[in-house]
Amino acid sequence: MSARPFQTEDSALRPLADKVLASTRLDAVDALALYRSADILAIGWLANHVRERLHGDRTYFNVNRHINPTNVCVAACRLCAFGRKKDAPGSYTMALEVAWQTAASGYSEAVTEFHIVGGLHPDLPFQYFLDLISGLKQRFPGVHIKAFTMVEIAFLAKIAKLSLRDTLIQLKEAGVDSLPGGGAEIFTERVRHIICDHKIDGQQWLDTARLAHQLGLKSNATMLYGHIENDEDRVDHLLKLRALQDETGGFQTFIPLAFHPANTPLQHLSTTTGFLDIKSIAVSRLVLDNFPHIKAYWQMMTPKIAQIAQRFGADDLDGTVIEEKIYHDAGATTPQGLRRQELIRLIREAGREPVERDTLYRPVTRTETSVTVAV
Ligand code: V47
Repeated sequence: MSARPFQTEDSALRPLADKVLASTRLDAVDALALYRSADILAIGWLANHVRERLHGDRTYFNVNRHINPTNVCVAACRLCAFGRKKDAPGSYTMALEVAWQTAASGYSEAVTEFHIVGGLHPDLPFQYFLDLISGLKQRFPGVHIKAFTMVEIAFLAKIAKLSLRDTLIQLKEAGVDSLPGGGAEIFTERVRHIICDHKIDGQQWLDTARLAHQLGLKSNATMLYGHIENDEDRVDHLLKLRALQDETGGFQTFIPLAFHPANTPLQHLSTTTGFLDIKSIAVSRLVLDNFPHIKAYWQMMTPKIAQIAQRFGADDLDGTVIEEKIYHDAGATTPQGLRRQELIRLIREAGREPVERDTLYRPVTRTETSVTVAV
């Protein structure tokens, strides 16, 4: 824990700092004060205090592979550069064999997670997704499958003409082990109406997450920031997630996602600044007192910012990824993947202790072999 005393030039942060030091929950007024303050070092000091209270010097990462089976999507969200209409140039849908080969192409015995998300395809039957998952489980029985956002789950339920509950149960039986945090964006209707009009609304996202948690599936949660939302929208989003977490305890990690405007209908907007990226990590660590982990997703924030974030509240960087499409279609200039040794170097240089984890944050112990060195 830092031996340095708390200092701030912003008097609005003083009462709030007392609360953090006493482990007292912050309220909406506190959260707004954090977003409105420019004293990033003071906010970072507090977030780092909480982060070290929870995790000491540990920073988590994993060896994973992303698979995006299709980019065909009926939704046409303005925030997105990934989705395409069926038959539009650049649209693709993987045959099951191709999806399994894609999994195998970046696979080594070091991989512990497949992260699977895609578009809302109008014609793919529910059985395709069940076969995709059960085929992966058959071929890679030791790999955790983190698949389908709440938005995809709700869409699949519609396609399958099943209840959300039965949809989740069938996916779980096929081999889904947990759910990623995407599709949450910003919950307020005013913003959702503009950036992702065709998706389920914020309440439905939360209801689907609640149901998944009740069925024993852990999930993550995200917030897309840096577009048309304001501070109140961000606070509303965090508090809704915190309230649901009080109820279910099913969230593992919160991931603030910086909006990438290139190639989207919102490309006139500016990209986020490093200041907002760091502040988003720190504020979420302080407000989401019941979330075990805050992830600075390096693909999204760049390895440089994600590394600094490890001293501003984050305790996770995500993983090797191997092949990323969603942000790269939206102009991301980060590499497609990072090698395990490179993640370890980023973490060590930030003065943190790298802990390789599986999706459920159990430490993965391995001796360095040609396999682990190669990933
Ligand atoms: O829901 C889409 C976002 C999300 C853009 O759970 C964009 O471990 C920025 O949720 N600019 C999908 N963001 C990715 C996601 C995720 C990523 C890494 C780890 C985990 C996890 C989850 O990507 C979407 C949306 O919020 N997104 N388009 C864009 N142009």
